[in-house]
Amino acid sequence: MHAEELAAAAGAVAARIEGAPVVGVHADASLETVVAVVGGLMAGVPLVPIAPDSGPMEAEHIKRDSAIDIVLNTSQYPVDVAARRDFTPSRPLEASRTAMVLYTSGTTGLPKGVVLSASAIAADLDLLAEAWGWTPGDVLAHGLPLFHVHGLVLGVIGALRVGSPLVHTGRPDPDAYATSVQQLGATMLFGVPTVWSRVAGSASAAKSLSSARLLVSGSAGLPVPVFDKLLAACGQGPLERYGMTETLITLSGRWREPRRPGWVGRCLPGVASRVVDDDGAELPHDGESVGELEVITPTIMDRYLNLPEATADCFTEDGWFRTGDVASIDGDGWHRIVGRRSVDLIKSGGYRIGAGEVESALLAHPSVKEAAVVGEADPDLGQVVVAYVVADTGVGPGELSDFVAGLLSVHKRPRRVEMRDELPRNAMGKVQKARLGAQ
Ligand code: MLC
Ligand code: AMP
Repeated sequence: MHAEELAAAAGAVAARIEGAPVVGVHADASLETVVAVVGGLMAGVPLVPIAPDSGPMEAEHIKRDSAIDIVLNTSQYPVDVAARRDFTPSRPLEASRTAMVLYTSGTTGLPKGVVLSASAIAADLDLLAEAWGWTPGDVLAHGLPLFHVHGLVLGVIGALRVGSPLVHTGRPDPDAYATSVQQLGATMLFGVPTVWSRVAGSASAAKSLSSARLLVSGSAGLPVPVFDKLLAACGQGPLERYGMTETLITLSGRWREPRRPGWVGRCLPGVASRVVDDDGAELPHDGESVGELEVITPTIMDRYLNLPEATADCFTEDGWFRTGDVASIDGDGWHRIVGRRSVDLIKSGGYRIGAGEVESALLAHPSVKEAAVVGEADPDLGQVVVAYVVADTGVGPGELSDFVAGLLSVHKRPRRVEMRDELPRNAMGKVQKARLGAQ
């Protein structure tokens, strides 16, 4: 679809929803999703993308929490990509307006809505375009989901802001990435580390990417062996960048500068970072000292929706955002992410998954008495969701995994469920997660 056609199709959506306080979008990997999102941005209506496979527990929470009446791209509110309408907003749009509310998992409870302004998104995209030398001459390709920062904000709105054509491959498969370069002229490709690992595992797909200008990796740490394997197979390793739903992308390598595998990059212009110890004291930039990474950035969220206390908790008194990631910074300002402060936030295939949310879903099963969920290292997904469960006899791992997949997004399901007679607990009765795997 050409830009003018997209603007006109989105104009029809914008005319329909203008004035609505908020709209949801059933964000499957389709042109309809793109048209709905652009329509929302044109009308200045906050958008709430909803994962297409989110089960009732998750979807109902999102709709209730963000007070959505309308979900576009559903049978009730279909999006017609063939519609055409000129649209000018009846009032000028303010840069500080809410553009999106993106739901992301915390350590406990249901996902939190991250309120992002149009100005934060625009600022981030402009900084990234500069860092990556991203121009209208590029053709971007990826196959990432359209309900998170990576695939939607960077991968769709980014392409539109820069003016570069976008090829969405449906799913992020190695062969589809190869085709996007070889047949559709993609010059720039986005992927999470699992995608780059799978590409590196296919010699022919990897070789096909050698003519691309830039491969970009993010959403989780890129293992150095994956970088090395791609470098050997196609002559370049991915440029890495780091961010969060709450902060958008804050650290990145620069396209003209040498890559440093294992390091996620330097601050984007206007971003400040520091690592602090448990008492909040700043640690030296020696590349060795590790502490919690904190940032101040023009790309920061406005707040968590309906959660003033959680919002306040993630900022220090002097205004730094606590990322929850453990990192070190070297003398040149490069950052290395070494882990997370909480074991209860899992990154699997680049998806952020809260242990508490999966535990609650398991406990909703009538046979489950106790459940503890952890992320365990995995060569393909980085971490996999593993559940340790105490349950009545007769219920098995497969049924419990499917049960979670039915209540939450499918990617949150435990890939392994271990049945136990009891869970290790401390004197306070709290499950000792570190001892689970050892039993
Ligand atoms: C399997 N399936 C089931 C199922 N088991 N369906 C129902 N019930 C079950 N029990 C189906 C799924 O629906 C899906 O179908 C297929 O099996 C595979 O599902 P999967 O588990 O998702 O596949 P997998 O190979 O594990 O996925 C790997 C992946 C994925 C890399 C493709 O993890 C992914 O897309 N990751 C991207 C995450 C991302 O974009 N994160 C960005 C966050 S923003 P079908 O039909 O769909 O194939 C962020 C900020 C930043 O972090 O820094 O970027
Ligand atoms: P999300 O809210 O899904 O955007 O997840 C944000 C989290 O992803 C961060 O707090 C990090 O833990 C992780 N993350 C994102 N990019 C990187 C990266 N390049 N290296 C390591 N971790 C990353």
